[in-house]
Amino acid sequence: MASTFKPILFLLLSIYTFSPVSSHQHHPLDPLTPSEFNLVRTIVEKSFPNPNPYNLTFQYIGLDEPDKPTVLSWLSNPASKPPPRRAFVITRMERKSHEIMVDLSARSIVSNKVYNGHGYPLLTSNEQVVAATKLPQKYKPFIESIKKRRLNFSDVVCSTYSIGWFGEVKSKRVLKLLCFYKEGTVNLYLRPLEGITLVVDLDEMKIVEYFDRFIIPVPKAEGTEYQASKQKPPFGPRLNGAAFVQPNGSGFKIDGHTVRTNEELIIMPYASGKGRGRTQPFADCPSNAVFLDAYYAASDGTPVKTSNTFCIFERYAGDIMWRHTELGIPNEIITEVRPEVSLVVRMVATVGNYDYVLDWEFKPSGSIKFGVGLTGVLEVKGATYTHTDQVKEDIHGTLLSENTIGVYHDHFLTYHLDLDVDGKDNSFVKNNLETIRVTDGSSPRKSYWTVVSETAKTESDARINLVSKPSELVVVNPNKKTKIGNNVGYRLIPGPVTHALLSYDDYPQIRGAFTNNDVWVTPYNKSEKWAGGLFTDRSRGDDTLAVWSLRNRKIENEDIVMWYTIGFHHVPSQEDFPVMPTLSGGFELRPTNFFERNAVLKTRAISRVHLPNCTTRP
Ligand SMILES: *[C@@H]1O[C@H](CO)[C@@H](O)[C@H](O)[C@H]1NC(C)=O
Ligand SMILES: *[C@@H]1O[C@H](CO)[C@@H](O)[C@H](O)[C@H]1NC(C)=O
Ligand SMILES: *[C@@H]1O[C@H](CO)[C@@H](O)[C@H](O)[C@H]1NC(C)=O
Ligand SMILES: *[C@@H]1O[C@H](CO)[C@@H](O)[C@H](O)[C@H]1NC(C)=O
Ligand SMILES: *[C@@H]1O[C@H](CO)[C@@H](O)[C@H](O)[C@H]1NC(C)=O
Ligand SMILES: [Cu+2]
Repeated sequence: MASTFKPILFLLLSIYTFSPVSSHQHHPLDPLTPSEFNLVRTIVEKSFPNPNPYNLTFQYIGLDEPDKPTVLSWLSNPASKPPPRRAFVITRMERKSHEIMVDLSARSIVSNKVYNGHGYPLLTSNEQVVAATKLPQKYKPFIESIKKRRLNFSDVVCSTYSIGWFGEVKSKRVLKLLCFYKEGTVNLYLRPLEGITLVVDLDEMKIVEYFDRFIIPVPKAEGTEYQASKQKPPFGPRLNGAAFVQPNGSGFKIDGHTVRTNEELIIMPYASGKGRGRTQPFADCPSNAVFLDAYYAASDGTPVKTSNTFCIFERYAGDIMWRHTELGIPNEIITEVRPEVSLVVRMVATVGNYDYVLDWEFKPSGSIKFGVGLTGVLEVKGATYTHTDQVKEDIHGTLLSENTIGVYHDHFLTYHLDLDVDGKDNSFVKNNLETIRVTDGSSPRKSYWTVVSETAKTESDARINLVSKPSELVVVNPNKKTKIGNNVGYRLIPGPVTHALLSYDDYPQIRGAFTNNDVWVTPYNKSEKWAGGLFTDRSRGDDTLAVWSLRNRKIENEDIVMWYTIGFHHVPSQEDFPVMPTLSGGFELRPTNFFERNAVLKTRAISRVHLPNCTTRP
């Protein structure tokens, strides 16, 4: 392994892979610590008059990642002074969004500018859950509507939904409330109070619009429970206990925010991502997993700990890393097999009714697999229908149960893959697989196929629509070659292809135009980080990947970023009710002429583990 190992640097979403750094040193990409969050809050609050009359709220506080060249130069000499720690802050006050840069070392504000563009910052859980969803409780017209439906007010709960943008010239910072009935179930999303919509102005924190358009039955509670304690017999299927046992301990170590494997192949400081969630030990992750906490800022700027946000574990699922049986040698049979054990970093993000299981799987072969699992509860709308025979119109969904339509919808997850393949300057190569006709009679064959390589010069050459033609997409380092002369590279192995189905001029698609292609490549730019822009709430699509890419910048032999979108068109089915079994997607980045040979050739087989209570069938 050591002879084929090359230092490799990947900056992937929030997971980073690096060449070795000294263990005791703070890594420049370490997330903000609780005391740093507090320091940010103090510095920002102090910069405004006291007592603060503005009702300042913190919509976001996070590390302002140092520029990549700064991180790289520190990595080449980790004993040197680390770059200054900075925080990026978005606040709301007096109906304005501020972007503030705080220098934590100097304890000062570097810049503070009012954001004048379209869209609004991340919503805080305080303004959604604590404030907005409580407003209907005292809103007379809403109380009347519940009475009119003969429902028990104490069983009504409301939930927040962003409102989008449909071409309005002026927009306000508002969100929509939809309400549900939790009588007899905890699966509130399956009991919508159809016909009622409330609009809340977040700056005034009051209801500004109210609609009660029609009354239809609330879908019944029966059959919607998913809690184990509420299920009635017969139960099943039974899951026998299962575990991956490592009698000699695990193969990786966590040191601060750095994970080291005993192969020294993967070393990665991790930082907490956006999104909220926590994992449940022994259910979300196997029993050999290690759990890690994370912090985010509450709306008053104080750090909030989320326990068990990530888990890290080695996975042995009985799969084969490589094998061969040789039958061609007379009087001899050779079989060599190596089992696959990989390192998985997992996070579960709960976004309203859905849960997303996000996996980063690092294989000893050098491959990195990105997985996403969708589960949770469907978004449904109430209806009068109790059988499909009654349906004579397009209901934009599937009748899942009486009075319940699971609506057609999409999920898109865009990955920002800041690949540095053995150095920062890389190129994006399309190895197109092309059919060649044999016309000169040189062979009895009529055709064959071959690879025609094409290096993308500018961004427009790298907008990839995967169905168009078969090609292998490789990020190479044009300045580094293997001993025998191939450019070192990593290849993208896409998952199932899913294109956006809305027309390009439709408002949601304008805002989500980063899904117009499956793959994009842009030059590295620190401020182009989120494919949908920074101020996404009510955005107008003027700060998306699709717009940045229009500049058609040079991407050959540059520091480049590849963007890949995993998409799902979800046509709900009855099995998704009342809680849906995980639907999975993903993609892989696989070394391609990166190593001199199979990097796991010399892996030793794992030995069989005997447990006193284990029995195997004869
Ligand atoms: C600040 O909040 C208080 C209490 O919620 C409210 O009475 C006051 O009007 C708010 N001030 C501004 C400037 O929004
Ligand atoms: C309404 O809910 C409360 C609290 O669960 C309960 O005590 C009451 O009996 C319910 N009333 C009706 C009419 O269901
Ligand atoms: C554990 O380590 C010992 C000593 O290196 C070795 O003999 C043994 O085979 C290992 N056990 C397993 C299950 O790998
Ligand atoms: C980086 O991206 C931002 C946003 O697209 C743009 O305004 C800025 O000019 C870019 N910087 C460079 C050096 O290209
Ligand atoms: C293992 O077997 C022993 C002896 O039969 C028994 O006492 C013990 O409870 C078993 N342990 C487990 C975890 O099943
Ligand atoms: Cu879905």
